[in-house]
Amino acid sequence: MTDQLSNPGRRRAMMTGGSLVALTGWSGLAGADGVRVDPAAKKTASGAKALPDYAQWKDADAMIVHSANTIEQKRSAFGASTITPSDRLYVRNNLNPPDASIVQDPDAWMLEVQGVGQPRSLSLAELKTLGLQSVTMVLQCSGNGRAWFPHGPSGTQWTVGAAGCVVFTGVPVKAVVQALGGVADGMVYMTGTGGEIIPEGLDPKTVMIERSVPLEALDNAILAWELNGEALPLAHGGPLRMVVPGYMGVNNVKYVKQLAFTKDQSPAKIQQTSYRFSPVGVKGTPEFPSLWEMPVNSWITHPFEPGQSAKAGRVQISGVALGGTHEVKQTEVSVDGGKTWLQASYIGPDMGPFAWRTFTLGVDLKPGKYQLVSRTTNAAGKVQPEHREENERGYNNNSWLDHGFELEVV
Ligand SMILES: Nc1nc2c(c(=O)[nH]1)N[C@H]1C(S)=C(S)[C@@H](COP(=O)(O)O)O[C@H]1N2
Ligand SMILES: [Mo]
Repeated sequence: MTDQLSNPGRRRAMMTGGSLVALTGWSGLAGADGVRVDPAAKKTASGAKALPDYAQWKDADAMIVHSANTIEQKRSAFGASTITPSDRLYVRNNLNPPDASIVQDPDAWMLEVQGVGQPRSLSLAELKTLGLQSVTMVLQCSGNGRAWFPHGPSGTQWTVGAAGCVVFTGVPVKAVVQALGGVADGMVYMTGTGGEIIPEGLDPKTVMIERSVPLEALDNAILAWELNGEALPLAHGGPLRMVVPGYMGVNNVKYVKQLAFTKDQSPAKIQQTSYRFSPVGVKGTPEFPSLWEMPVNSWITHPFEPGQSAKAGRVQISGVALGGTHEVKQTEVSVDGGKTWLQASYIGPDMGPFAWRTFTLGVDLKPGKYQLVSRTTNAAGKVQPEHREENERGYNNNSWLDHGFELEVV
């Protein structure tokens, strides 16, 4: 298959010649969206890597295993409901995850809290007594969409599947801070430390997962032990995770063992030089912006199958739209590569500013080739740009053009 997603360099050439043959309003053909699925596309690609042990429970058919620590959801596996099932949620580990024994007795997990009036350690059992809150939020790796950067940045070549919208439940960080006498004077960052075992002989700073976010993130942050209504699995940071709604994935520290309010950002490499937005050819340093807040983005997920064909007639084009730190306001869809746009409708419940919304647009398509793209605007007026902002590590790709694809209607 000549899939521009697996071969992004080709896509510019393919983004031409798509003509809008017919567009009409709603015609009431509910349920019949005419999508043809190529049976060959259902077979697992030969040479596909197996899921690692700690993620065996994932839906293998829905995932692309890049490596044991980088597992992406297939674009065709996004459903139309808001919540991403846990067994389809992407996985990204910068270090091997800790031993599964840490999730056997979650209540015994200890969290050290520093930079508050009365610093001390609390068990997860005690944290559970301090408050309870749920947040529906997009979890997305900053490298999602990296595959389209033409300079070939190092790192996993994610397309759209390093993202999901999930429900995290736990205690508001604010409640914990309040119970411990408030944030100590002069603290500027909230810093979480992951519970990975640092391989011997390495300088911990070069590998440890420790991330700092601005103190204002405290307002929405949660220490979570539940994902989509179930105990937080090891793959997603169980037994306890620091979640920072609206912020890029890396800031959501898994197996969090220390939460500290600090004057400075963490000295860890993952804070100082990785996850920095630097120009192409320039290494990340603390002068460049940190990957904190998530930008507005969207992509079409249906009809998307390898080979991308649909049957002529009415087609429901659907996808996901996220507003970053604000709710989404509108999503437009184009079937002619962005020459003309139509407003899509949001479907399903509005689950708050940090969740994504699924959208749909019904169109009547005659046989031909179409260039499908979507463009979202959030409540703060931020619009997805046509072109990605080039940067060394291929972060934050929210280009509507990059996220488009060709659909053949037969
Ligand atoms: N402790 C710890 N937390 C972590 C990471 C990690 O490697 N270790 N990876 C981060 C990155 S880069 C991302 S994108 C998300 C991935 O979350 P997920 O694996 O639950 O999808 O977790 C973040 N939190
Ligand atoms: Mo990430």
